[in-house]
Amino acid sequence: LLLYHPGPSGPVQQLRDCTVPSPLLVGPISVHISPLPSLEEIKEKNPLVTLGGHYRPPDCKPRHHTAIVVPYRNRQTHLRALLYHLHPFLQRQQVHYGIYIVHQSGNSTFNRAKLLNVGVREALKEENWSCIFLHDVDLLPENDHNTYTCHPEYPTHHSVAMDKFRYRLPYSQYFGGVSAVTPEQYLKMNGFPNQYWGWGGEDDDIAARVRLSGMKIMRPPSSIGHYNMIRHKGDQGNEQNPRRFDLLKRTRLSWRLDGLNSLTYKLLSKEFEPLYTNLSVDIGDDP
Ligand code: BGN
Repeated sequence: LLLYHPGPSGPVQQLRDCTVPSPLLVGPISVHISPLPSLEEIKEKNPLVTLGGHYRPPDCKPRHHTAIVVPYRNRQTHLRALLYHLHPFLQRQQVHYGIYIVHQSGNSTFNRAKLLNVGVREALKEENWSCIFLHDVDLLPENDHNTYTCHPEYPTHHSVAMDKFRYRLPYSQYFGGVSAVTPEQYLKMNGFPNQYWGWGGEDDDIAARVRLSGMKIMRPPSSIGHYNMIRHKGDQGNEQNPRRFDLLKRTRLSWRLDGLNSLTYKLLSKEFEPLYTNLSVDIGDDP
């Protein structure tokens, strides 16, 4: 049913709400793509994606408005595989979405959680997103029934069955990989820690914040939350963080002081690429 109302700027299209579940879902999908298409080719395959990597379903009113935030440095082929995969995946789910790549400039040690804080803040400056996905660049969802939407009350952990962990949770409190929060949930937990430089522990800190702020972790069924991790060697500049054990012991005391309310950074550039918005940021260095 399409109704047309003449508005001040011409006819305004009134769309009916998208149906749940989306009729476009296909279920399990293969993620093994070779050769990997170029950005140009990916763009051609996604003609309805607009500048900055945004999309709205053309023929129904979306129920969800999801920003995908991806912490990033030096992973060009991973990024291409993610974009190739995620754009059609999200379009089949009929969500309104935008993809934000948060690039840590300079050579300081990588800080995933702080980049996520930056991405959330910048994405919310741009649009009134109802859901924010915290997404590693090297994880490809393998089933489109794993919808990229938020639970109204509690944060959701989505990458519950990764091939790397033989399609099981590595431990019950695991919150890494791909997870999602609403802006309200994010505020309630004071965002994410800014002090985890290097690999490890920041996701456990985020999981602890969920609990400490009176919430709990929701998860899709393990048969649906399947992810393929693109293989790679350890990253330079993201060595294991030896301080993560000490930091984690203090989360109970530190979460209200360190997080969204103590976040500082310098936005160096914001570029609207055809398939994503590229935020380049200076987040400082490991003190
Ligand atoms: C855990 C890491 C997580 C990581 C998972 C899966 C730590 C803190 C130790 C107290 N946590 O061990 O950050 O996502 O492994 O690889 O290192």
